[in-house]
Amino acid sequence: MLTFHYAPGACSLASHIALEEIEVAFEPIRLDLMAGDQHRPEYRAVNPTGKVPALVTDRGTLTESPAILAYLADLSPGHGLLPAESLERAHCASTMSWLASSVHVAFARYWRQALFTPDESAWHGLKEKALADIREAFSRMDARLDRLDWYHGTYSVVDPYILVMRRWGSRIGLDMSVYPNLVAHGLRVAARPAAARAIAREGIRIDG
Ligand SMILES: N[C@@H](CCC(=O)N[C@@H](CS)C(=O)NCC(=O)O)C(=O)O
Repeated sequence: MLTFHYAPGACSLASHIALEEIEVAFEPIRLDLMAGDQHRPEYRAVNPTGKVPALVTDRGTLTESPAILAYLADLSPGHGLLPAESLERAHCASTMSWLASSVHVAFARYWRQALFTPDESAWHGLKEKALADIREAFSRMDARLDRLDWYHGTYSVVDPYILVMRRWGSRIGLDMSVYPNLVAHGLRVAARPAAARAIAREGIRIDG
């Protein structure tokens, strides 16, 4: 039995949707990040970094969204959540790395400048640059989705990960009408029964 630690609306939503997609039994454990659940000793014992997602398996605990997403896709190859062909699969890994290391981190720079520098005089500049980087990333995603329904041609674990970022765009008040393909993509992901179950469990809206 898998145990899945998540927080509503966090990056863990992508793994949450993937768990529902593969129709595997799992116990969802909800953390309230605002209340500081991630810092409690019980959770630090699960993930010493104090971040979600964390997936506890009978062979140890897996953290980091790209790794969890790839693992879940492999757990049920029949669901086709990652391509079997190695170059196509590497393209998916490339996008997931970009989402984790660049796009997610741009949102962190937008929301939490103190994580990056104690120098408060630098915070405004950091936030402005983060916003520019998020806009650039959204333009790139929107352009790609102009010709594709799913980010890598067929539905994969990359798609719910894109949805997480798109949702955060609404959270920070970006004018999402500038990115119509990204918005339409988010609606397609959210309309899938598996995604709808995860979104309902988290009690969130996809447009903010
Ligand atoms: N690189 C990690 C990032 C995980 C992460 O930053 N999670 C955030 C939520 S989106 C979190 O748990 N934040 C809690 C905190 O920083 O206190 C991943 O991709 O899974």
